[in-house]
Amino acid sequence: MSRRVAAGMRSLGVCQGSTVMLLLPNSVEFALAFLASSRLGAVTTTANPLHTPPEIEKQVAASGATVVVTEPAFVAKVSGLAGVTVIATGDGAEGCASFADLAATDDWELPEVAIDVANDAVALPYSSGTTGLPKGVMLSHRGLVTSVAQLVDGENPNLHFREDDVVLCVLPMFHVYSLHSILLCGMRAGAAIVVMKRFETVKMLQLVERHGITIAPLVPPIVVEMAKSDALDRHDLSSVRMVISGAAPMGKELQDIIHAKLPRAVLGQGYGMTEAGPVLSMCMAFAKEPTPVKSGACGTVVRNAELKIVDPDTGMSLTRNQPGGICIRGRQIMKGYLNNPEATEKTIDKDGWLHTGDIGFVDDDDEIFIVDRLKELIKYKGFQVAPAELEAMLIAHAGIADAAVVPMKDNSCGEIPVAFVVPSDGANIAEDEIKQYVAKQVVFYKRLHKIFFVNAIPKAPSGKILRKDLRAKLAA
Ligand code: 4UV
Repeated sequence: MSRRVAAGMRSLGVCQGSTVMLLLPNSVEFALAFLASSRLGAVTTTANPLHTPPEIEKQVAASGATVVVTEPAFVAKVSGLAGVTVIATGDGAEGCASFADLAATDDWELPEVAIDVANDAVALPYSSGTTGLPKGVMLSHRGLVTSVAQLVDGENPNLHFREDDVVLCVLPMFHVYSLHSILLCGMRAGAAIVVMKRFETVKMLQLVERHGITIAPLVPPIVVEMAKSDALDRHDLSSVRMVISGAAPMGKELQDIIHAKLPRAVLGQGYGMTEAGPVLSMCMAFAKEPTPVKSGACGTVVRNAELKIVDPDTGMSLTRNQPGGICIRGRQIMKGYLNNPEATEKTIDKDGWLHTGDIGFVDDDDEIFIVDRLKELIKYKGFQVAPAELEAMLIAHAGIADAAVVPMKDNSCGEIPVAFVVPSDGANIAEDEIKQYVAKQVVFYKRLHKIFFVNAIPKAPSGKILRKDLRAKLAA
């Protein structure tokens, strides 16, 4: 089917080097369109269909996407974009090419494409990395394939997916965790994938029961919902043999609650970052020949990669059990940020080490523990929120002279974005007004939850916001 869709996309002008945006919720079409685009040597950029039109427009322009694949319900968000061909799934939509027609194309005409696996990008997810605005992360064919192989290939795969496994896909495919570790790893292993469009606890539990789901890759907020739900006891979940948590920290208490509710399942964490290709480490209890792991650890470094912990001030390597900046090196990491060599240089040093901006340590058993985040990034339910994006929006408001956005700890979401705001001279601006002003422009998880009015934003002499001071204020 992906060959047919590729032939159909080719007839719409998609070719090697083109960029295709997938603006889709979880669906079979997502998988087919990704494979089709990759087959043609085109690059796929993924976006959350719930993004607002300005957010989508920015990514279309920055990525150079000429084709957008979306559902009829979201066509209006992209139909006005100049030079963009829209492909609509389902029953199709006026003025759009039909995905169903593409899937019925004869694949005889599919061209042979010579792909430079080390250099040609295949995926272009957006991430703000350690600082600034969201940027296109160029993952090459070789990088992504290496990362998949690091998890599911070899005699003793770290993530032991089997052909008879049934993998739950409730995490959004537009995020690299799901795209890589569910869709690609699942297909590589020949497992079945149950595609769930959006998360709902009871529906998810029903699907587990109905399809005998064996692998459940999740994020901590979903694990929290499961732990709270009494529906858990009303469903037979005995088929589940592996629960993976990633994208945000999962505390020991939560891990223990779920373990008690699903005693037959192995529970552990993976640690990923879009720029790292994406997986840095994976729980060794998921391996074909498992080893014991500790609660709270987020895995052991993937094979054929190097990981080190450095002193954030001096850059010197630290020994075991000493927390510092986590760095990773290997063929799987990103090629760099699209059209942004400065940001690439700040993230990947001249020796090829990618600096994650996470603070952690490696213990005596090679297990990695993340203890803090040096970078600005806020993670709301595992979704990225870039403070710089919200700060730019706030400062553009006439009633606001200066602003800083930082994460505030939250039990169900992990972190929520909150803002410190300096009102302009004489401005009388209310908290709700600011919240509404931002909410109108952004997807739900970037909304501000609290505004703190202050006289000045603490800054270093370089002008850099002292986010640590603001975070400390929130904790106090
Ligand atoms: O760039 P990103 O949104 O990327 C991710 C990817 C997570 C993945 C991917 C594949 C897997 O198999 C998997 O288990 C997880 O989240 O955000 C990167 C940042 O998220 C935080 C950390 O700050 C990263 O730099 N993060 C990711 N995983 C964890 C985490 C974790 N297990 N514990 C704590 N923080």
